Amino acid sequence: ILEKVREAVAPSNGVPIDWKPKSDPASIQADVLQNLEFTIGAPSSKIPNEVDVKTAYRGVAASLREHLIDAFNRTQDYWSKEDPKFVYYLSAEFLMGRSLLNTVQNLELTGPYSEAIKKLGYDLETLVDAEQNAALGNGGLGRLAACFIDSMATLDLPGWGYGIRYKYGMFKQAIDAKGYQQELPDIWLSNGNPWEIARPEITYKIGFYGTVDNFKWSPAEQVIAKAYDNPIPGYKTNTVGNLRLWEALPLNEFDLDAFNKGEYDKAVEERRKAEDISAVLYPNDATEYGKQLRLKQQYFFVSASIQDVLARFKEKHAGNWSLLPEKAIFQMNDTHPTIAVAELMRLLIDQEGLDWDTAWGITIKTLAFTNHTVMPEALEKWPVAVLGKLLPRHLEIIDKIDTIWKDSLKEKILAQVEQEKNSAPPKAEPAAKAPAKDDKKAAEEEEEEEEEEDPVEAALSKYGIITEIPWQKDVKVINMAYLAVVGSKAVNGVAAIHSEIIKDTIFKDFYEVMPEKFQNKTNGVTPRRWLAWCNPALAELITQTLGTDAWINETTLLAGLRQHADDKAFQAKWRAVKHAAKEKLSHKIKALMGIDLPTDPLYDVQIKRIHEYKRQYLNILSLIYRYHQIKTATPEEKAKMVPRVSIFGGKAASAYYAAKKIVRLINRVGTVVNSDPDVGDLLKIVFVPDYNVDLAEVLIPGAELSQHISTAGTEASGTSNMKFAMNGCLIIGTMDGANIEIAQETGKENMFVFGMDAEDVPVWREGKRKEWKDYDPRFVKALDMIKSGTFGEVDYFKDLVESVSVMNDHNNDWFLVAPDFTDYMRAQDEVDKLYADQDEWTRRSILYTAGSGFFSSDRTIDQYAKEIWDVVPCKRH
Ligand code: B1N
Repeated sequence: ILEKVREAVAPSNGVPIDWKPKSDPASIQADVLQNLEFTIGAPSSKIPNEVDVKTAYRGVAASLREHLIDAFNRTQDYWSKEDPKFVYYLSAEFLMGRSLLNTVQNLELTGPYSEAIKKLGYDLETLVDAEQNAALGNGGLGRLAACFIDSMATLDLPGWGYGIRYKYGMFKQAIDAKGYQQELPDIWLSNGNPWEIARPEITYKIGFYGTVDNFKWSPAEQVIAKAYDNPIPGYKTNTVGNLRLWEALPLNEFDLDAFNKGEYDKAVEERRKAEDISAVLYPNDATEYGKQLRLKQQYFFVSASIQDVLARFKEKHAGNWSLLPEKAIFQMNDTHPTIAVAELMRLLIDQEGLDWDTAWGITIKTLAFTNHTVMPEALEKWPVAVLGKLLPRHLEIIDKIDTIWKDSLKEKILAQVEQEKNSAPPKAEPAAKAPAKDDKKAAEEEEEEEEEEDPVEAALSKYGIITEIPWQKDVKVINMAYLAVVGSKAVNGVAAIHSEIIKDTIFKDFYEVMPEKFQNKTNGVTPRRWLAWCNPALAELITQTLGTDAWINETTLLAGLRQHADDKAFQAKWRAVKHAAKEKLSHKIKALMGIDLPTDPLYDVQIKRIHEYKRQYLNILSLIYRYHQIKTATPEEKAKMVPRVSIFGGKAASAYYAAKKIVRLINRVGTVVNSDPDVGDLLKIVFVPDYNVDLAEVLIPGAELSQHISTAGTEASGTSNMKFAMNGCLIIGTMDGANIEIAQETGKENMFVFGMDAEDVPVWREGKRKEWKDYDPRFVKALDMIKSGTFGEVDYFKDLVESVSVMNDHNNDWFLVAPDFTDYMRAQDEVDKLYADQDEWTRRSILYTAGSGFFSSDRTIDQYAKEIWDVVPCKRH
């Protein structure tokens, strides 16, 4: 049809119009002007010089959108024609950040666009800064999903992301004058979103509540899911992938009857209730609060996505359901989308009429599951009562999955129990008969014995998807991670150590009965956004040095930098680039906070969600001691000290009190230290408010040291560690998460490694901690300074201090701040020593970038595609 239309509108000379948007600066300039007037509606009298920056940004984005949509449509048409296997990345979060720069760069249009924009009287960088952040994610997990879809497009892999189009993303963080975190709504759509394509024609009905009668579900409530497509451009390819996000809308717009009766609230009640579903991103990183609306969100986007995929499948392969696993795979990003197991079963059985076994056979070939955390509070367990009320049919299905699953294990367990019986020494008979008990007691005891569980049932209960939680008898919960493990073809962790830990701990029993399912896929980050686009000067130096820019797609080529690491002239260039990035960072902080930061000191950065396990507390305690050292130093001692700028950034979940206190402590310490004339430039401590993707793009290139200091065994992977390494930033860290693999790739001797490792930690917790008293005097001093009011608010900080200083309480200092402190200080001393030797520091910095090639998300996605998805590139030429 399109071809016909093109012919019909072809000019009289018979040559069809070229529908491709043009890429020369003059055409782009004309196109931006046209879009400013006719898409954005700016008055022609004001174009171009009098429109404000935000409007100018919208005009440029609208023009770029044409390029994007052109390539997007061609890609999707091609894929539709070729009908390859697709991967669908189901994620409650996609932390995309800004799109303008990434789009021009990935489409390789930066040159002509910069020129055109200049001619219009602006510059690209200013317009880039005018864009709102798309912060539809909390942290690492959401940003990982964003890196993954960038890599999928770049590798020409047929794949879409599926998620929720939240109206309000991650809250904006402000720090008030007293150092408290304040949360403000993130109204990210207020300036429009030029990157999305609304699809009012693509909608699905999503049901909630109601009853089930003879397997037939009659929902009591229904909403509409409406699609929005976000084209995702690959780099150096024609491929443009898709991120489809769902918005929740009411089935019935408006109750006119109620309105006419003057019941205005009631008239719009249905609308409000529906819109609530896609209204707000839950701001809890790695913590879970079990709110019903959250489950509603999860089911909402999972159901819409699966319905969408099945609808397209039916168009091509009506009825041939056994083909589904050859055409589609859903990757479930953590437990948030794991209701997919039950939803796919429901759609196949109730909607498509398949029998249970056939549906199950298809389901377990079509789903795969990634675990991102071992923190118990983040492993979702929905109370049966909650899930059963909202999704009664799904509860039935989960119950049946659970029963069949446990039945399948019975034989194995029986054999095990028999074996144990036979090998166990016979119970010794009591030497003498126990003294006679009164009848009542004896009877009671007998009863208890009768109640004792049969050993097979007891052994089986470990595998239960539906279980009782130990601390709340009689409350049955559904362990969503277990449901995902049972319902998936593959289960993976996100770093080598993490993938081992899950096999030994949270999924131990499952691993023992199906070891073949368990895999590792070490995380990665896109080298486009996180090196090439955010650090253009370093990228340029790398390209010059390697003689090619091929490293942007083939990051293992970065290893070629190793041979230049000792070259003094190259080191000088490398250092100059880093220094310029520090200057840019310093300007940014001046603009945001009004603080003047010197650019010669060591720039030390810890940016990530605020969490006890990430131990920002350890960092600030060591800085408090550093402050004390400066205060008590002689002028000679001072002259020998290595000046440092310590930068923190990160959000605390709104109800996470300990995290919020840590934020406040850092801010209070910063205020005192920065205004103390005795300190001068020896130490500056800043907490950058509202840490997010676009700040990271400035902070990471400017950092020289970054801190990844989680208690060993707690950080599944970490991904900013990879970004810092790519940008030649040294790491101080524990042997945790991906730090271990970064140390392998860049040389452990080049990393400031400290602390107990993952094997020591449980030993410490279970035993040693009880007799330990060796508090480091410097640690005690730092705590004393808080206690004595150096930073004010003694009462407020009291429990924070106690949480790391009372060892006899089992729950105290769970994250080993006190016992790891001494070794942390030793590592920090090494940092200072090395920084005094700038050549050696620079040499190591080069080695970090050189060794970071493994951490490209292109490598990660290639592994997922080959080892889990069976999806192959499908490239349009
Ligand atoms: O996922 C990242 C890892 O690099 C980090 O180590 C890990 O902490 C992070 C519930 C989470 N795990 N779990 C979450 C996020 C939101 C939420 O509501 C849990 N985030 C991680 C990528 O693998």
